[in-house]
Amino acid sequence: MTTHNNHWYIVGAGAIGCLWAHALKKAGQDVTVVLKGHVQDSGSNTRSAQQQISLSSIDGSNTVVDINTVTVSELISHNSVIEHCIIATKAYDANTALQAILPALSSSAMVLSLCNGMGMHKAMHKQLQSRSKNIQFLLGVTSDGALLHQPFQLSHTGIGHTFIGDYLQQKNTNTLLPPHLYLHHSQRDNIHSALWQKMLINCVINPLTLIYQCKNGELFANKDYSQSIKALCDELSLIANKAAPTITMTAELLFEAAQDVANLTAENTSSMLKDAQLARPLELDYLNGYMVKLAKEHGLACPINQQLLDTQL
Ligand code: KPL
Repeated sequence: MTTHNNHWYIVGAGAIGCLWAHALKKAGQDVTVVLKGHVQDSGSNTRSAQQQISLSSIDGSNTVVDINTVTVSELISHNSVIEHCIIATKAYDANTALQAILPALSSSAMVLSLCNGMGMHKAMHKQLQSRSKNIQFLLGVTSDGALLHQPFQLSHTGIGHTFIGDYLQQKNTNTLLPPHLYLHHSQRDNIHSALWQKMLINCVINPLTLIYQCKNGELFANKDYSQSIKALCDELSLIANKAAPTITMTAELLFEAAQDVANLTAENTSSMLKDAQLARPLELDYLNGYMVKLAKEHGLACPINQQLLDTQL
């Protein structure tokens, strides 16, 4: 059995997973990235492998760190014990990925979800509770920009901030993050309102950049798109205010917040447009699809979001 207090397991080797793996390693932690796949995929004698993560920073410098990788079945067959874990998969993979590593989680583990979107956290919490009532479940909401050029090779395209808070909103949670982590982060008592804010912004930018096939910056720069952005913001804010009254997000505030984020990430291709370009599944069900579900629960009409779901984006 192997267990270390400064050992972080990152599930998901996308841009955000690699960014955190790189930052944690730079901060002196042991890092293992958990990959999809089974022992039989690569032969029964497979062992965890060394891998380099190469990251270009905003200032143009490039740094390479060594991390370990392991497949889920190696993790289980090695009897590894996970104390600290980050789930950085796509929203639609989060529950399956968590289920797969569940047997390896220590009964007092800390699990931080950095997944985009909403609608999967309740099931994640239930999964963790079924393993042990003492597992701490944290949610992170990040505005860091990262672009994966090829596996384990990425650029940190925007310096953002990650808010971290307890799923059950317990105060003074211990994130156990090391002191010298270069990624900006802080604790937030009500992480759900930060999550809502980001999700609503993503509900505007992501599907519309896909429909208009444009970079984030062009969405608000092109006045032809203004009407549809405003109509979407109106509908989203009505649903949000009914489903989560404490959010108090007006359509105007949502428009401005989405515009700010789009301008700050002007050169970015949104993750949804990127997924479509790479023929990967979209996170639509965990963004606009989640809003449609809430609208139905509250008896609200949501023709625009419904249309986004029905259109084969
Ligand atoms: O989070 C994003 C995404 O693409 O998913 C934004 C904020 C829109 C930046 O691209």
